[in-house]
Amino acid sequence: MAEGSKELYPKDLSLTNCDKEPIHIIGKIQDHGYLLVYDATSLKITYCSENVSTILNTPIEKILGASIHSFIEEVLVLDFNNLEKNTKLAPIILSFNTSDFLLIAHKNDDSVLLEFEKYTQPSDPFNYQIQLSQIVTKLNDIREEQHMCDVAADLIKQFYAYDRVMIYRFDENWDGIVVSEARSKELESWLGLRYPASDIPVQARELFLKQGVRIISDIHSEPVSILALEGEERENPVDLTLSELRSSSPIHIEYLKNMKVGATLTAAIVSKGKLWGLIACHHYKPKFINYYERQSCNFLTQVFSNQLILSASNTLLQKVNASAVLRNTLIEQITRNWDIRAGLTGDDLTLLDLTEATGAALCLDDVVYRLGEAPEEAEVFEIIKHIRTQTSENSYVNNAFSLDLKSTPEVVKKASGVLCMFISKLQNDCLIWFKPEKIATVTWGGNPEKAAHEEHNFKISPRKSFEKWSVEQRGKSEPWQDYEIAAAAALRQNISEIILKQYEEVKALNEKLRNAYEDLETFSYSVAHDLRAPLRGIDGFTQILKEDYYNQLDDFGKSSIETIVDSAKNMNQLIDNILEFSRVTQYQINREPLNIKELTEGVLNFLNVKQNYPKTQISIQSDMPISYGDYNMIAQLLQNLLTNALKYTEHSEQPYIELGSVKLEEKQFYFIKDNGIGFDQKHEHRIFKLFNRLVGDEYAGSGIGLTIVERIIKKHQGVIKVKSAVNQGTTFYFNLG
Ligand code: BLA
Repeated sequence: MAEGSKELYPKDLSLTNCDKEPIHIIGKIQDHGYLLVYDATSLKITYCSENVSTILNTPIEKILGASIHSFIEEVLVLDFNNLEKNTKLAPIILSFNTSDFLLIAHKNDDSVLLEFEKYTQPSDPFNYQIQLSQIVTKLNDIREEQHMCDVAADLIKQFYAYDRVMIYRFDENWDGIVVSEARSKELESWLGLRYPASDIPVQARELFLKQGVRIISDIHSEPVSILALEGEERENPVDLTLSELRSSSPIHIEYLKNMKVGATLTAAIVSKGKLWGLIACHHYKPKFINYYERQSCNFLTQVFSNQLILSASNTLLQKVNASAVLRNTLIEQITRNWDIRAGLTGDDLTLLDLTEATGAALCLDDVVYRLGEAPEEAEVFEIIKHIRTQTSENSYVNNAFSLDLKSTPEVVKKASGVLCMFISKLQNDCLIWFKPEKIATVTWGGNPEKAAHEEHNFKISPRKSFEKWSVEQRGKSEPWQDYEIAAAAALRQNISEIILKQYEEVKALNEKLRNAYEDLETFSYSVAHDLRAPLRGIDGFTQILKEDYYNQLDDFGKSSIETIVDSAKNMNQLIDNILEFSRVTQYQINREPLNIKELTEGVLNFLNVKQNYPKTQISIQSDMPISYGDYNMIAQLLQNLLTNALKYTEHSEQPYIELGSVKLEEKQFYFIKDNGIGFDQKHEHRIFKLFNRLVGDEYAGSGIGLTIVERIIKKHQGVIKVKSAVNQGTTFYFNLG
């Protein structure tokens, strides 16, 4: 025989691990009952409470290891074995030693737990029915939450007669507040008092979700140890999660003793799988209520929980509906001009109207638009930056924001509450709402800072004093309600969709534009092409006029003929250039190694430079690096650049053109430099634009040459730059990618 699961229950509880105290394997039960545990396969009794020998009239040595059949009828054992895991069988009345007991059986994993409580006559079934229907009728009629809590507290006080019944509600940090109370007249009120989360640690709260209702029948009674068959206890401490009899944590017992409480009843109020609060009952003397009463309390708590959920859902639904109408209007405002900023901040209805916030801001492309009582722009940025460090999610909700951030008094005042919805994961684009600080006096049931302390022997103790303790609460706002968070999230979703739609539209427009552009190029090619024939006609007949009828014309007639001939020549050149431009655009490049020096010399020959520009001095660097490019296109490029250089240096005193290579910012470039008329550097982008000419008519040209040059460079994925100054000459730099 060994002492129960004691060894696995830590002896050295401290403040750092008291929320890990494994209360479900505490290894003790309360002394108002008895426990037998047997293995479902071998039917061998593996655990029993130390006190069970008194009712079985058998020494412990003969109980542990014995077959369960030695004590319980075979048909019952069959029923127990057929139990589903974690369910309880309807209680059975059994007699041992001429006394009656209520047996409550349940199964976990491989073990069956049999718990015996002294049998007390249950209330008349008819009264029981009346009690249940009273619960349903009374609670069903109420819509308002506070009223519902008050009625539930009253009903429990009336049915189970505890001295004090409290409805205890958890807040978002698991601190609790007594929101309703029914008490004996002589007791002082604890209504509105708060208790810190550490009073009911996390594992105790989790256990309540599974357990529902629990009593501690006598705080001052000695718990009874659970003994284990040799070898069992180490691997498999008996799990008392669903036990009716489990003894309480010694820390909690001490807490209740400090409160002068004699017995408790506690029931879990669960809303959507989460612990909303507890019904906490105190009695100042020992008090036991039987299994049936506990079940009816469980029923009452469930009806109450359901009503609470229903009422909360109704309120939420109403508010969500109202905010959906507002949201629709905001979306309409945005889509009127496809302008998010104007739609959310510039109309009668704004972002601010969607929640109960007093300030709001919209951050788009790093510009902040503020509404109502929002912090200054720089502070809004600071807030967003801080939120980014706190979460990678796309939403952030906090009603004690300024406690988080070392805020300025202005931010504390205006933005103790922050609700932020990011529109984009990567940028600061977001919708953000602010609630002001709400200074409030909060009264705790005892100083929460002293909720627990470690004594000199490392024993941990709950606080001794429950004297009311009032503090001024600062840095917090009213909490954000579910409907506000839902409305903000829905607006964020709508806006993301609008942005996506805008993006899709821009993409479609771009596609259209590209197609239109291509059509235009084909069109200009065919127009230019078709203009050639009539132009040839004009040119041909003007030549005839000039040759055969020139002498018959007066001076005006003669000069008109010259103008027609010149214009036809210019127009022919223009058509050539347009055709060239179209060809470049549609042409696929074919790269090969190019010797730029040779290519340049070829072009200069072709342009007959020596004869046409005898004054111009041209120098070509001899060791220029080889480049890979399209032979015809680069020849065209050099021809255009050289033609320009020759043209614009024509009137210089000593026209000079230099061609060479140079490294700029680690990249190899070729350059063509001249000492011609130059231009103001501010026009550097304009000169590459189609038909954009900076010079007057004294210089011939169509304004297409440099556009073709730029196209050729683009086709090669290269770079072209220009440096120029008026009367200082021009240098073009380019490479071929
Ligand atoms: C359990 N603490 C509880 C329970 C309540 C409270 C209701 C569950 C009750 C039960 O099983 O009977 C707290 N009771 C309250 C409060 C009021 C009240 C706030 O009546 C207000 C009117 N407790 C401490 C500290 C620790 C602690 C410092 O004060 C640990 C460091 C632990 N409380 C603790 C544990 C349990 C508990 C471990 C679970 C007890 C158990 O089920 O074994």
